[in-house]
Amino acid sequence: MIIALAGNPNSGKTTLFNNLTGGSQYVGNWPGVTVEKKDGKLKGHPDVTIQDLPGIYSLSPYSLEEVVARQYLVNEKPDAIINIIDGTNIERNLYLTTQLLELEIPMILAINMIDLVRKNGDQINVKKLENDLGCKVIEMSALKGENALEVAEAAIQMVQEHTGIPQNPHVFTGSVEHALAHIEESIEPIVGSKGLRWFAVKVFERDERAIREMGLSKEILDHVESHIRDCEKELDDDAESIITSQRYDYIAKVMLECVKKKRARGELSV
Ligand code: BGO
Repeated sequence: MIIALAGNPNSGKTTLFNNLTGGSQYVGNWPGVTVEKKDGKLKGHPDVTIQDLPGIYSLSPYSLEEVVARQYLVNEKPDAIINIIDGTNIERNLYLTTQLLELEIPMILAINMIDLVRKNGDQINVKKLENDLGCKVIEMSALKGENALEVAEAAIQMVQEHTGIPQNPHVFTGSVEHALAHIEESIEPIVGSKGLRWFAVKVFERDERAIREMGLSKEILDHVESHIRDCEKELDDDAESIITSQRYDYIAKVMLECVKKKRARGELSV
């Protein structure tokens, strides 16, 4: 069984990886690129490999690290993903989360640095967050070892019980959903139903690399292009910016519902 660790730089990914794998680590490079690849066996579970992914903010096609991570997730399909996020910086970290959820791979959102969250007096409504995102959420401190193994064990349980596939959260508004539904219908016979939302968003964004790899015909692309253009016209923006800004709007709404900050960012304690 392979469990992939995905998260932003500085989210505590290395700390969690070391905590889960102890001494059993293999370090190399991802094929063809000088990006470090690390994996190791989960302590006490010789049949479970923890695959570390490069620290990334997004699954866009613009950096080597992001391309390596998304190629792995889309093509190799790990059995489960642990998405580690910095609990003191949830808003920024959830941007990657909204993309990972679209892959429809069993996933756990591990809210790290919970020791600091508590120290700051902030509160996270875990149940509400689970409901909003449609995926399991566990609070954790990789540094203190709190709940680290439990996160991995919850991922194993999901794989064994064939559960934990994220239920697509409502990230996009009506006209984008409308275009995505048309795209999904057109591309499903080619890409299949698993991770269909991920592929549809990539087509909507006109992500050339992803479209090339899907091997979509010109007929299909011409057909979906009209829906993308309609949407761009209605929202008066380009497709890629529409997706980005709707992800941020969605995250802002989730933050309002699920996270209570004791102090506003930048405000000093006395
Ligand atoms: C330094 N709680 C707290 N309080 N800190 C944590 C936790 C946690 O649960 N998890 C990780 N950290 P990485 P990426 C550091 O290195 O694992 C800390 O990039 C320092 N270093 O200890 O490296 C962790 O792999 C000097 O902090 O993240 C590390 O994802 C002063 O978060 C940092 C203070 O963790 C990033 C911290 C010389």
